[in-house]
Amino acid sequence: DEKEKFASWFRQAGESRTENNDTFAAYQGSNVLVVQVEAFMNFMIGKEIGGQEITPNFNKLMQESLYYSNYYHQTGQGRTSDADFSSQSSLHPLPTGSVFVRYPDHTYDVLPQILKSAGYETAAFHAYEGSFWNRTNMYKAMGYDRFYSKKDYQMDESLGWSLGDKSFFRQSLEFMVAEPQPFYSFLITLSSHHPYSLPASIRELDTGEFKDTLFGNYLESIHYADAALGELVEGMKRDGLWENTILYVYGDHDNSITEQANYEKFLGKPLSELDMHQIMNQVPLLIHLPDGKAAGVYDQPAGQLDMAPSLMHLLGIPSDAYYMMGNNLFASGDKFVVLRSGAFTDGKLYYIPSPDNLFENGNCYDLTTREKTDIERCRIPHEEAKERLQMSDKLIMGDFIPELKEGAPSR
Ligand code: GP9
Repeated sequence: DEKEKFASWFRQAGESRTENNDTFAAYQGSNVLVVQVEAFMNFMIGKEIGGQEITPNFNKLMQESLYYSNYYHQTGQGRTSDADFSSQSSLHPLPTGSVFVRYPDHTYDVLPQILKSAGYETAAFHAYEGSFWNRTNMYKAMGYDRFYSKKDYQMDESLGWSLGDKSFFRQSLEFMVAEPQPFYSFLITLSSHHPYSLPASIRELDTGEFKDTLFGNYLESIHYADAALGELVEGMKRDGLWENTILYVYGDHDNSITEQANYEKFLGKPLSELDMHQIMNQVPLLIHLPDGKAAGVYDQPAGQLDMAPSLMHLLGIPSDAYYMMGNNLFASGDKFVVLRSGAFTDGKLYYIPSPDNLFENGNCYDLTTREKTDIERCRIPHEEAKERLQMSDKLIMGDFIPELKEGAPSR
């Protein structure tokens, strides 16, 4: 019964992602370069401190890109590895631990594998120990042709945990241009990792009252990561990749700085529970299409689970036969985004669970008034959110995808 229920849920999800509109296959055969930026949050996009933009390069790129202003990270305890897993597999991470560490040998429908089968050269790039988060094993299982880890890079810019992002991007581009095209490249940055301790010589912002605080240092690290991103774009243009590559950039998770007073001081206003929850869970998403079309700010709710089916849509690869749970950003219809905590939004309502996880003790917000509303309005979507999380957990832990595929009619 359960197998049939799963199969029918995924059938419906697949149908709702499928739309043969003018973006479907519009970028067929393009290279895809995804950058997952460490601790890159949404609240400081477009903002300044001491008269300086924190992310000038991202802000500039936004003008010729699609920017999703209500994009959520959907991570749990597996942090960076969860962001990676959810984005590539379009499934939720687990309630405890990391899928990369716990179930690397189970079967998932993941973007690198799918693109490899479509003729893409696939590679992951991260200048840290390959064993961290069990990446070496997991990336093999995910179908990457190559994983460039710390041992493949010249340590010519030492910053924080490892190689600085500027050098990381420069060297990764060198690897990429040597690859056959089309390629799928997945890059994970590291310089903006906690505790954000950039040497003074690299700090460029005047963070005023935040100087030498964790929050001020975080802004400095993001400013550096943004400068590195600017150099990556320049490098792509120089190397002739800009006009045949989809660039997809997003943040992996929050910065672990939870004191509300920092955000109130930075934004210059008091923040509600809803504001604070959104700040801690929203990361930016930017998509630059090879022809620069469709640029603008998109405020539909979206999340990391949406990456694989959305990129597949642009490349003309239908995602309906795959066991994916995310939305297609390029299909019409309502969007529902579920966070690992059980929080969710459909763009109209926003639910924040309570620490005891009792539905009635959570808060249901109306996003139009941004005030609390009758908890009952959140009950049906809460049931749906709970079901999705449970279904995803069972699929991952029980390694159900091969079994479901066996019985499925070809779609
Ligand atoms: C290290 C990096 C850190 O390789 O991905 O991961 P995090 O601590 O942010 O999960």
